[in-house]
Amino acid sequence: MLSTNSTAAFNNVFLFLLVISVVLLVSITFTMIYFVFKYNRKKNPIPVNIESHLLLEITWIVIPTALVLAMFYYGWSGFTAMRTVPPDAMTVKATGRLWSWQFEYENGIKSGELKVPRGKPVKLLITSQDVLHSLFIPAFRIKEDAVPGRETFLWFLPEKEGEYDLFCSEYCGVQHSSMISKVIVTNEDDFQAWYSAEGRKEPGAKADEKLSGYALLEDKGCLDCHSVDGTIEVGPSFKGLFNRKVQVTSSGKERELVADETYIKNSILHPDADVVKGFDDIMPSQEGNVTNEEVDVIIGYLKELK
Ligand SMILES: [Cu+2]
Repeated sequence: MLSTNSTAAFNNVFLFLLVISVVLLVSITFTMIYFVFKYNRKKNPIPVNIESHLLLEITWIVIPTALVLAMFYYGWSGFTAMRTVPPDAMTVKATGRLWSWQFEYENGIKSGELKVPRGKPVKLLITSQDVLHSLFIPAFRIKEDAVPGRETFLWFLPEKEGEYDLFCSEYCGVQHSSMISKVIVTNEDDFQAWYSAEGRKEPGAKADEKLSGYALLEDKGCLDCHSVDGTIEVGPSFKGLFNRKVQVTSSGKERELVADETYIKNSILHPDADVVKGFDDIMPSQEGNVTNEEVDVIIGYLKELK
């Protein structure tokens, strides 16, 4: 029985399934090849009736049934272990979005990387802000879909310090392959130092409602697609955007606009209304993701970004 969500236990299940599969594949293939020669028509011009063989029939019912039930047992106990979160687990919200992961801790701090202390179970509450994503941490043998409008979960026990890859494993658009992050497992002291230092910063920033414009762009995931240094990524760069003339397509018609406050606000909330020439209409609406005040702070920042 898999009492814990441990990598070693999952490895044993995979190995068990692999060994059974290989043994079956090899023995069935060789039996088939052997029969092709043994019952070749040239060697057996007159067909004979083969009588049933009770012992053989019982064998090929009992052994596969036992194997399948054993697979079910290991699969079920592994699944149960994965679904049973220890009560002392630390909860972290994981949000997938086009195209990054955001992790939010119980004290409100947000991070693009999943930092956790060694030896403490971690429960991830997973959701998506836009399309289907899937959170995959190969080193811990866990994967769970991120579904918009729904909260899924998984948990793991980080047993060794180190950095582990974290992927999106559900194809979610052109920048899917860049939806890579890391799980960083440190000792308890290092984690607490980071956790409390970041925690002190954030509530202060929230109290006076002043995350800087740049921090907001980072926090909301804008910088996954838009640069602030003029580099062209999936979306146009923010550099020098304010009050510049832009060529856009609006309801199928090309036109020229000035990137003023109204245009920028509209482009954040209704990105499909005026699509900048040379770029695809792929940005999801940020309605509900940013408040009016936050839009103003972002616009204030863009004005300065010459
Ligand atoms: Cu994704």
